[in-house]
Amino acid sequence: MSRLTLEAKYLGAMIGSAVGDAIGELAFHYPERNKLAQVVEGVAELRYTDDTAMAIGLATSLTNKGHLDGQDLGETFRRSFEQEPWRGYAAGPPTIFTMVRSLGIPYAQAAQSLFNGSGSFGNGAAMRIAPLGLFFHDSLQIYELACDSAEVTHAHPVGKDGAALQARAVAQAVKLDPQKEFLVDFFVRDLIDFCRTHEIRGKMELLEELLNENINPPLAAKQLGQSVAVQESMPFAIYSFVRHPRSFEDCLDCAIMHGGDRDTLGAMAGAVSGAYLGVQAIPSGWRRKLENRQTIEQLALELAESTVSSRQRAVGRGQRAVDRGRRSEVRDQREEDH
Ligand code: R7I
Ligand code: MG
Repeated sequence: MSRLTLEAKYLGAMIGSAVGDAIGELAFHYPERNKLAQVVEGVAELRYTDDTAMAIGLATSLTNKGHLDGQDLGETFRRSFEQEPWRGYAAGPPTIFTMVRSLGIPYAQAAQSLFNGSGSFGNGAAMRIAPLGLFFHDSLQIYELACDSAEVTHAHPVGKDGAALQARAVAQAVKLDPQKEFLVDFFVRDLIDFCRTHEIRGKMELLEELLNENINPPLAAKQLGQSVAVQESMPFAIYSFVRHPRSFEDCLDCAIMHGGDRDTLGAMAGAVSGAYLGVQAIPSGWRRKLENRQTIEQLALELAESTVSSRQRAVGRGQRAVDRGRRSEVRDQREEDH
């Protein structure tokens, strides 16, 4: 993939997720079915919520460290929350930040203690994961890395599985060429094979059935669910994307305008659609209105730059290994000749 395309796709996922979050939040004020364009027209600025604040945190930690560091990620999230506690966080993450501060325990341990020791299966680990899906889009360890990023706040296996699946969806969308035919069955089957809990797999199999039976979005929304539990919202975000792979606007409209956890449905669907179509598919008027757009764009470009340079390092290592192999073959040959 050309560098330009990679940058356009990274920008698409990061800006797409933030725009989806902000428009979804705004749409809470428009409970009737309105077109998204009308919803956006009424405001001068698109203000994002905790979903994007945490995605910014994950992107910042990944670009600063060059790899996933759970403790640094937790600290980055905590600092961001302390600066802007009004972004609409649910109870879980702030409880964890307080525990880490007052008890001095690691983030993963604090996160595990929530909900009587089972950890959270909220959609908070999935809503923020786009930067990880981008950064590790061609890594074979993306499942484990997604779980490591989730467990800072979401220790429940379903919370982690949902986050890993959302990361996979972003990663696959980055790799696909939007100029070619979108193979919906293939995309969905890959996700079904990827997940590891029966809660998420059951919902993804239901999604496949709903598509095969051409069930309409309002009914699909009811059957898949749209709540803050990740198994109740992430599958409907994926449904919205695969029903409308060619249009960022239609994908978001489907994800947001059927009710439920609108900001997070918008963030998740917008990330996948933007990763697939690239940033130019997001209406320019929406992009212009996005709060803090330059920071988000800068992070997307830094992530793309780090991905390219880590690939070059890997190729360099491979080439050096080949060169070492060649040199030792030549040495062996010389020794045999003498
Ligand atoms: O997952 P989380 O960060 O919340 C994300 C949501 C998004 O909509 C954001 O936009 C923001 O508005 O909040 O926060 P958590 O507190 O970990 O989980 C959210 C909710 O999921 C909890 O308040 C619970 O209602 C529910 N939940 C659980 N309920 C029972 N048992 C999460 N885990 C459990 C559980 O194990
Ligand atoms: Mg939110």
